[in-house]
Amino acid sequence: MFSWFWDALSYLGLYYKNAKILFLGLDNAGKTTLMHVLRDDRVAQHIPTQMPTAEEVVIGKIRFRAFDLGGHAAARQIWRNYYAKVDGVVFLVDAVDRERFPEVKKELDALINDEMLSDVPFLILGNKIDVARAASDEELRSALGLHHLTTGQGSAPMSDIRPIELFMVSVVRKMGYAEGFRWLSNHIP
Ligand SMILES: Nc1nc2c(ncn2[C@@H]2O[C@H](COP(=O)(O)OP(=O)(O)O)[C@@H](O)[C@H]2O)c(=O)[nH]1
Ligand SMILES: [Mg+2]
Repeated sequence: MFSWFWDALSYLGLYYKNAKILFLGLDNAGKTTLMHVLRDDRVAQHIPTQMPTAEEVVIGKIRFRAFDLGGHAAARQIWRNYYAKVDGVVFLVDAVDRERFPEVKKELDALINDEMLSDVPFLILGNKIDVARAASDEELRSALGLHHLTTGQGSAPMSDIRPIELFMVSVVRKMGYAEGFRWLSNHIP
């Protein structure tokens, strides 16, 4: 029987790579929803988390672990204790919640400048584009200061630069993130 789960495994060339992937972003960005979609192809309703969480989904050899950023300074660094080495960061943004774009930018800038992640590819997902008032790709790039940072949606390996790119997605509608994960998979050695 066709299952999106198996589709996910195959397009995630990551499957065979023993990869450790961090899902980061402010609370309410859609991390838990994405993890559940990856896990069982079901979009469940989740109560937004009140405190920093460490949720984990393991698919094949890939470990996905999600953390909420923002809020208390102490919470900001909790993810650091989980992996000695991270293979990829998936940073989710609620593209509808413009009021929090400055907070998103602050967290994203801190991650991008974090020594521990200096070689790690960053897949930024602008989520919730199923909502009509969601920011466009262009608006989100401006709000987050991505114009000078992103490296393109191509899959050719990059030697000297850390791959960073934005993909606009709707996790609940299952739009856009397959391309994003394919991109990420291509940039994980
Ligand atoms: N409209 C819309 N809502 C979404 C989408 N993805 C997640 N949500 C909703 O956003 C809220 C927060 O999602 P959640 O996964 O708990 O975010 P987390 O705090 O980052 O783990 C929930 O009410 C989700 O149903 C999406 O693609 N579109
Ligand atoms: Mg969550």
